[in-house]
Amino acid sequence: MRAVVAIGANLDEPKAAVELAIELLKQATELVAASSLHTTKPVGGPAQPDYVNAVCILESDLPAVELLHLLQGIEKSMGRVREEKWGPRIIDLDLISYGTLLSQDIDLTLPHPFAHQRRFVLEPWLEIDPDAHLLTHGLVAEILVQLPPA
Ligand code: A4P
Ligand code: MG
Repeated sequence: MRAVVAIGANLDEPKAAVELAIELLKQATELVAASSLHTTKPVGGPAQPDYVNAVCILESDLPAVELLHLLQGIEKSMGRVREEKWGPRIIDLDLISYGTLLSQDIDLTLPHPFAHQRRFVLEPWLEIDPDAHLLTHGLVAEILVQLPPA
């Protein structure tokens, strides 16, 4: 199934961190596409440095929970410790969608509950898939038109 993964970082060397996360995803999964790196203003949380964001599309046969664990393993291997909600982080990998799975589980909500509000997810995703759509909210290109400017 096709998975959409959003990557973000805003501590230490965020560009290098996002590039390394993409490389680790490539080694662990079948990477279909990776967006360019986008520098973005922080959304939510405390005052914090700008982010570097990217989105990857990959193919996987793993059960969703195992794919999430794989993403969390990459975070851990890169030195992420659990921090403040929406606070600064060395690396964050979120599963935005996985095939046509719908889930309301707090440990794995699919599609990701905030994806439709976030330019830093939708813009890199649209860059690598002009037909991108969110199961819950429709075409990404149309969602972006409705969002307030960054
Ligand atoms: N979880 C549930 N659903 C999912 C999912 N679809 N993908 C659970 C990933 N995780 C999911 O995540 C907290 C819990 O969410 C996990 O236990 C997991 O089982 P976390 O990564 O440990 O905690 P967090 O990062 O503080 O929360 P979260 O929700 O991932 O933070 P966000 O929402 O990603 O916000 N501004 C810019 N410009 N760019 C950014 O990348 N990122 C954040 C972080 C804030 N502002 C930002 C950016
Ligand atoms: Mg996360």
